[in-house]
Amino acid sequence: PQVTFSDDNGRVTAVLPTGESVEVLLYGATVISWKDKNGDEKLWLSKAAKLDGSKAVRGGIPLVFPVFGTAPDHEQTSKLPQHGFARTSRWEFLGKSTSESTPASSTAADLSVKLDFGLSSAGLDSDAKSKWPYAFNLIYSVTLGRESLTTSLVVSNDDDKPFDVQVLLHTYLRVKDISSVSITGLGSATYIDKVGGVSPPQTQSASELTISGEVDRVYTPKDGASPTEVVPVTVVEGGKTKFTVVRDNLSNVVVWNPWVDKANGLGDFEPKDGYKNMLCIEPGSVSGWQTLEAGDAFEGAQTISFSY
Ligand code: TA6
Repeated sequence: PQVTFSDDNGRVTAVLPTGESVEVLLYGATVISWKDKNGDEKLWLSKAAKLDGSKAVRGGIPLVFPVFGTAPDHEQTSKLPQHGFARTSRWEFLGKSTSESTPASSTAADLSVKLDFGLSSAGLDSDAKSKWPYAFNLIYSVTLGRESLTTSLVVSNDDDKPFDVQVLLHTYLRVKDISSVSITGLGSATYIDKVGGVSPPQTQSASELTISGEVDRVYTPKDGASPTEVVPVTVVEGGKTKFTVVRDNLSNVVVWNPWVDKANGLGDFEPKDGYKNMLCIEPGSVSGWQTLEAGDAFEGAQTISFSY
């Protein structure tokens, strides 16, 4: 079975023989489309999203690096724009690989395709380089499976001195109707509520979170000691689990829905009532900083899976 690729006009697209597809813009290495075998789109993309490289894409999976939001008090990243430069840089396509695992249990081979993208200090535009003058390398891998999408970022410090980073996968999931959605997996997690200014940490008591207004929270789920105890976050719609998001080495989950006022304030957010059809579940390492020593590397990933 063949995976078909196309690499033109700044986009890389891969389609599995069974019809699932993923499309990645070289601008920001932004995943802008992920479809299941029936062609149903899993991600939300604003109708006014700029795809011409003039600004960060409003939707899909923008990459946040080396800073989440803005950090005026953090000397190293204080000059950077909101969410850093990764999502507005031109990445290069490093190549693709397919793997076929035929699990003993089933006859259908589980085919998956991995697309690799790279961004390094050498390829960074001079403005970003002047604001964050460190030697680094990023490898971003997007792996499309039959019922899952994994995106993984490896940050390498190629400098002779340490630097601090934050990393976040700013995923816009598509939902039918936000009023029938609930989010599990965040019960008893602590969170910072950013709506109406930053407040001291709170603890989520309810086992499920529903969205009936602007939500902008940085959660720190109480994962267990070992990575295998990471609590999956699920998006349930109409009583059915629509998405399961598993984090790998990312200790935070940001939950964001702009609701009507903030959506109206975002020029590239269309349609204006599109907040009813999207929910950002953003795995990241953003409370505090990861300090990378010279030669060190940091890897963080998410696997989003769905069921038909
Ligand atoms: O997703 C959390 C958040 O930090 C929100 O506060 C909001 O600013 C959102 O990111 C979008 O940011 P952007 O720079 O893409 O408009």
